[in-house]
Amino acid sequence: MDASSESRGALVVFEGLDRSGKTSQCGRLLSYLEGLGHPVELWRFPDRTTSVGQMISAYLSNKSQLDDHTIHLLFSANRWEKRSMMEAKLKAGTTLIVDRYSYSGVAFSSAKGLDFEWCKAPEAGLIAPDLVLYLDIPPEKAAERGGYGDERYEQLEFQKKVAQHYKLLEDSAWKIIDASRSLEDVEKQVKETVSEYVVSCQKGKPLSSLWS
Ligand code: NYM
Repeated sequence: MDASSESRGALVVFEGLDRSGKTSQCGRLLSYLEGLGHPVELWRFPDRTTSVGQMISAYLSNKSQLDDHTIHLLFSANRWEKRSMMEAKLKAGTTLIVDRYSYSGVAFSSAKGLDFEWCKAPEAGLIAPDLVLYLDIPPEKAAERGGYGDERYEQLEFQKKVAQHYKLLEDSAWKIIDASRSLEDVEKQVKETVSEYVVSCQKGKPLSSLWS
C-alpha cells in the first residue's frame, strides 16, 4: 500500500458570516462523530491561544490598531503555525472539524478593500479541506440572532460585503447549507454530508494543498 492510499482523518471546515451558527454546528458534529467512535478534534481559527493569536485577539477586541495588510498576514500566520500539527493529526487518522479557515481570511480582508488575489497568496500551500460547509444566511437574518458582540467586523453593512466575497471563493469542496433553518434541520444535513467525506478519507483520499 503506498502512502497516498492510507486511511486518514478528514479536514472539515465550517465557514459563514458571524452569527451563522458555525460554532453550535461544530459542537454538535463533534459529539456526533465522537459518538460513532471516530477520532475527532474541534479546532478554530483564529486560534487565540498562541502568541500570534493573542495579537489577533487584541486587534479584534479593539485593544490594538494594525494596518489591514498586517492583520491579514497575522491571520494567515496563525494557520501556518498549526499546519504541521494539522498534517500529523490527519495522517494519524484524526478527523478535524475547523471553525473558520482561509476562506474567512480572504473574505473578511478583501471586504475591507484589499486585493482579492493578494489576500489568497499567503494561504497557498496550506492543507486543502476535504469539505467546506458554508452556512448560508442572509446578513439581515444573522444580525437578528441575538445581535452582534463588540468585536470588529460585527456590523451589518460590513457583513453584507463579506457575504459577497465569500461567494467568489466557492469551489468543488464546498457544500452550501441553508442556515436560516432550525438548528436541528441544519444539523441533520451537516451529519449526512459529513459522513460521506469521512468514509472517502478512510479509503485513502490523498491530502492536497490549497490554491497552489
Ligand atoms: N476573521 C477570522 C478574519 O478576519 N480572518 C481570518 O482569517 C479568520 C479566521 O475574525 N469576525 C474574522 C472573522 C470573525 C473574527 O472569528 C473572529 P470568531 O469565529 O468570531 O472567533
